Amino acid sequence: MAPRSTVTDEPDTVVPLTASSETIRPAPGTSTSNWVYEGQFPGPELRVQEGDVLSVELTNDLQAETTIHWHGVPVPNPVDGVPNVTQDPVAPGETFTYTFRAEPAGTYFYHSHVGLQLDRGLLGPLIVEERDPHVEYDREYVVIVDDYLPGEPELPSDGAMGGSGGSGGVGGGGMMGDIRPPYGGLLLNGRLPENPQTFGVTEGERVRFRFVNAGSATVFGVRIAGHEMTVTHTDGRPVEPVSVDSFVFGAGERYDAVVEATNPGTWTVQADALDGNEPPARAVVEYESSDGGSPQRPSPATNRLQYRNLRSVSSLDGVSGEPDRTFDLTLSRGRSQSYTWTIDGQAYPDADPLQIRSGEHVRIRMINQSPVVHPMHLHGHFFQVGNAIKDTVIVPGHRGRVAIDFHADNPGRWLFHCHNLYHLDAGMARVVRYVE
Ligand SMILES: [Cu+2]
Repeated sequence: MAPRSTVTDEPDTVVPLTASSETIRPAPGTSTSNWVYEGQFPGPELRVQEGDVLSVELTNDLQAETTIHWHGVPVPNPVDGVPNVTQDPVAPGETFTYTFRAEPAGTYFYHSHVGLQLDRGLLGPLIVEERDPHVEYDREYVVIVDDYLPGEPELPSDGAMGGSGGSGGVGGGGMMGDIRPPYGGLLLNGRLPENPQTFGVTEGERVRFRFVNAGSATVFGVRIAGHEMTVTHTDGRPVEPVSVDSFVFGAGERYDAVVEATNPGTWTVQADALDGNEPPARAVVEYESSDGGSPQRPSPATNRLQYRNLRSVSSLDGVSGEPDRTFDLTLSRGRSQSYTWTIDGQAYPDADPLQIRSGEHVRIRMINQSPVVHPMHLHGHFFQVGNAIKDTVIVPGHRGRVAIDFHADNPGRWLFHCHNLYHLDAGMARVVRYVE
């Protein structure tokens, strides 16, 4: 793909997105004040055709600065939405227009990139439809899984990390070595499990589900009772179809899966927190022919998707052979008593940029010296990991190693960071900077 430049064409689609504080009701009798787009949670679905020019007019009706980031879309740098890196944050009462060409096709989402605002609800799906899909389907549903924080997000206080990696106190959770925010449950399309959405299907249909992990601190495992899932895309990019009974994804990852509706009844779509103990997020798949009844729960996973099962349909240009530049980065907890997460011992923004040159094949090798997973996300570029093309990849805990390769084809200053929002806010980020 050619380098992106600022789009000056007339937009095909113009969408207003006003960020404001509203009361949301994820279940009857449960409400909280959240920060949302267009008064909706999750925010409105933006759906455009591949190659269309999308123009989004952000109006900030919050009492705080904000931005929008187009997670996964390799947009031109000035509209990437990272405060103090690609733009000045948008002040209360101000507006900012993001215009870019929506390509390549895929399942994306948009969210605030300021502080911990993502965990307040400033998120929504962005679907860029293929002109020529590599798989067939008759119907589709977007499935956003998320962790539900009633109240204001905040970093754990200094010293709360403990000295020896004990499990966190706040909110329980059992994520050894980290502190889980005090979540009030897990959401699927903005609903708590006692208030599930129903996905209607007709026997014989092929149903495409677009799963987005919009959580701030949750790794989800997803299953659908009574059905195999044929995974067709990861992070929006098409893969050779692979059939599984479950997959695991970290914050910021997406999977598309096609399900053949060949097993009439009422079935649960379930998303379990692997690092929390809240009741699973869920929805219900209900066949038209079904007489209702309580939905069946999924069986334990026996055929879980692994990264090595993913084979991209297309290849990424500019990353064959040996890299022109390699970074070896250690992901770890900060050494101090304060809640800090570091890349090579540095906590952003007090961190050196990773300097690259246009046209280079860049490799980033990561080793995770902490006990918790880090879903690492690169802005502005897709990368190759194994045989897949992705924009977010889980680096497992306990010395897990992952290498990503990308082609420096989109000049600018780009954030590379952990998509656990609390790790990001506590320093686990670097700027990847193009230099002459
Ligand atoms: Cu992390």
